[in-house]
Amino acid sequence: MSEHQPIHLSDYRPPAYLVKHTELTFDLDPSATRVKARLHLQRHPEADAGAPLVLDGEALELKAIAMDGQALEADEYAVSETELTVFQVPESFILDTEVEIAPKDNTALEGLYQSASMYCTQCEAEGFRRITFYPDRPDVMATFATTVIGDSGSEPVLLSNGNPVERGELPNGRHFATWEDPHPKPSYLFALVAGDLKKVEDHFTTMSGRDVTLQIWVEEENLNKTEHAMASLKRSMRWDEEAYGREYDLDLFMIVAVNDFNMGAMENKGLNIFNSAAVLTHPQTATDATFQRVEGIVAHEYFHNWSGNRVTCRDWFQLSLKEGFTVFRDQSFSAEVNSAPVKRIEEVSFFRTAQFAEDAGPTSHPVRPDSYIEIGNFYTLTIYEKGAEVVRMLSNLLGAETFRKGSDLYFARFDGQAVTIEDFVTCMAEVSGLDLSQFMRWYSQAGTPEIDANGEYDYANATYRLTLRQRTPATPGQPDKLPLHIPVRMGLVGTKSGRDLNLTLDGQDLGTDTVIHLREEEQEFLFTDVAEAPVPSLLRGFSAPVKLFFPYSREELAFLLANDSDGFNQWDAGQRLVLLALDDLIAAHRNGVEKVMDPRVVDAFRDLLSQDTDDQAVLAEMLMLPSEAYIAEQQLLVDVDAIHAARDFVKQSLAHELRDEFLTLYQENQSAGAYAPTPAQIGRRALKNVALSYLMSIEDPQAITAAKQQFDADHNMTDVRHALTLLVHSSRGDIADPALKAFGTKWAHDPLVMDQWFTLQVTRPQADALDRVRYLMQHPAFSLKNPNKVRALIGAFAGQNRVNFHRLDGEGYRLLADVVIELNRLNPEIAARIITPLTRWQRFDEARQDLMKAELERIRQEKLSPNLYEIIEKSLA
Ligand code: B3K
Ligand code: ZN
Repeated sequence: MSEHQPIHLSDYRPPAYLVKHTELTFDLDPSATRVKARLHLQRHPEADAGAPLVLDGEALELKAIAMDGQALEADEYAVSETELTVFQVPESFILDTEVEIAPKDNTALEGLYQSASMYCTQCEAEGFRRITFYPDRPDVMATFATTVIGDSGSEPVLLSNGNPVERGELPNGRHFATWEDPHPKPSYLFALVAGDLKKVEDHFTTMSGRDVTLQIWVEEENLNKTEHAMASLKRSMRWDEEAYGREYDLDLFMIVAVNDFNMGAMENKGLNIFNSAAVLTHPQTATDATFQRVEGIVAHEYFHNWSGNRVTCRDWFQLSLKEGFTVFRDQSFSAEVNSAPVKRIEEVSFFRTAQFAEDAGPTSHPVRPDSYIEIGNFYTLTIYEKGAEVVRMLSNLLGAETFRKGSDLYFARFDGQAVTIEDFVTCMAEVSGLDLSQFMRWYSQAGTPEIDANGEYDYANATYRLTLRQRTPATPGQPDKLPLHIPVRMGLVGTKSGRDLNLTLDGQDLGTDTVIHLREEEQEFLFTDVAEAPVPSLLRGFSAPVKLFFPYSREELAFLLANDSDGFNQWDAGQRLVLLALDDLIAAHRNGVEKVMDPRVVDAFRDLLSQDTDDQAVLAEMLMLPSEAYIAEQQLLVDVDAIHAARDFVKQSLAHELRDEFLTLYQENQSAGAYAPTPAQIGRRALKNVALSYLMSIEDPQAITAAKQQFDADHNMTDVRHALTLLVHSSRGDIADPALKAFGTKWAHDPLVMDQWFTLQVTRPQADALDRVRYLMQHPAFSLKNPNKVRALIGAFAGQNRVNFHRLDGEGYRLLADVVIELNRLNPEIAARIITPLTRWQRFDEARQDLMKAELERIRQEKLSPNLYEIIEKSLA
């Protein structure tokens, strides 16, 4: 039997002992930090009187232990690799422990670790057990008082959750600060930061008139990169009051930026810790996409204060309770403060590429998994993004107003508690009177449901018969699936009028846009009084996270692209049209016959380019071709080379045919004046840069000059990075190489810009990309210990440079496996993430399958962390 055993949801039991209050004292030292913990413990009312106290603890050196002031004898307790057991305890008591830990050796970045010279923590999901012995589970909620002792010189700033209550000097150049958090919280929300940090400060007045101090703590050189995050924070705080009635509940809210961080950010109570990449922005160093990402993540972490912190998860199987809901909340916020249709297009196009792939792969799991070996592996697109889509469906089913009633009820009823997904859905059912029992299957069934739709117009009777058939493919451990409750938003677009027709179903007038409910395996919908032959517009706004198939002709798709009143479906029709053309070209490439461009695609694009639009960002999205990854998602057997060639061919054909239009677009969408991350400016830049991409695909001389000028103008990072990427991805090394060098020298001091410099080089399609990866891994700015660097270089290569990663000599796979093996020792969480592309071997031809599996087998020979063990075993099962 393996040492790594799964944990099952069905085995959940309440904790035997609760912690009422936790007092912590940290005496910081890189290799010997002392942590004293005083836990005020109480037996759970339902627990056995004789139950021993079992606390979690990993990599801790126990120095002292006492109960109610009395040191314990060696035979009164036991310490294992993962637990501390005290055999006999009273109903209510105080336990004191003291442990030693070594933050500087903590390369896993879980628990207390050092990032450069500063100390910081990451406790979700199970990092707190690397700090002290504790019931490290979310259903144990305690108030905390934390004293941090550090060096006055190197750690002038000492932070923890809640309110600062005391600080003072100590002998030997040491000082201390004490913090109290009055809100009971699980250990995963604990945070500590210490270092030489500087702050920017602002204020927010809450809806009840309380003043909240807002602080962003950064290294001194980053003080000029905090403005956007601060503005985003204030917008988020206001939005949560207005949209959800949620007010902030402490007098102080802090954000800290750290360079070494496994994820984007962490919602610790009152002290959010952020990956510097997810908080720092400046027009010269961050792109529009980063500005928007920062806004979204700041909002996400802030929103967790209610959806996650005040009401938390009973156990980690319920992770999507806080994550899915909070992603839905941050998506709604971003849609409101930016261009809503563009946000939806971006969300869905990412979702259909990455979450669909996850759900079709070996690690496919439900939004609420039944079991896991390592919870760290479950911070996935399914838990987050599919979880958000499920909440979105609920919100659409109930309507905005009733959904708000449901969320009010949820927050009121469960404030200060650790609850389950049922608790959430029950509130929604109660306020709406809806029966959501079938809907609950969304939480327990993995896999992407597929809908086969067919339609038939009957001229004589003026009826339209829509047939929907659903199935969910088998996923690991779930061979049989039940029908889901799927809301399908739709309209019928008249082919003569180009307008949405009125919808009458069972004698009921439903207007021109409605939601039909698919609950059976197969269901028929007969629309009456349909005045003209329609083209159906189905799954508007991506109303459910499913794949919808309808046998559209290319003419019908071009028609929807031009006429659909739903912006999302308009965009989707364009994508479908291009995908059909790509299918032909992929086949042509495989069969070695000449590729011919479908004129209908050219015409559709010409129409798009000739229209006057006031939403440049939407037009930019419409003009973007599906990514290679999304095209691959559509294929049973992925042929990376054919996909790459076919997509290039479409791009180049469009560039040749519509050269003048693209050139005009490029010229007309220049923005003079100062950079601002406003939706309008972002839209113009996106449109201009899409046009430049097309023109650069044929290396049009005017485009090359324009790209070079755009780079030299050095106006903002969005434009500079885009121009440099296009040059580096072209054959014009004579221009690209000096530009790349100049950029690398100019920004050598800025790790976040260097990340971009790495990424744009290793995503180059040319055959030397892999050599560049190996070369850049030796670059002084690269380090395997820094997750951002690993993602920027290795992650970008394996995830975005498909032709080179999947080289037939297997060198791409070997490189990734080498990195994974090293990371298995350094940072198991990152190792288990970065390996993803290798786990998708089933989709490729036999030669590649063998090569990929061989690398997985090679990794399997190592002494694996639970993280990698779980992923590898599932992948090779
Ligand atoms: N809740 C954190 C997740 C961190 C988990 C890392 N193992 C980030 C977020 O979703 O806001
Ligand atoms: Zn979250």
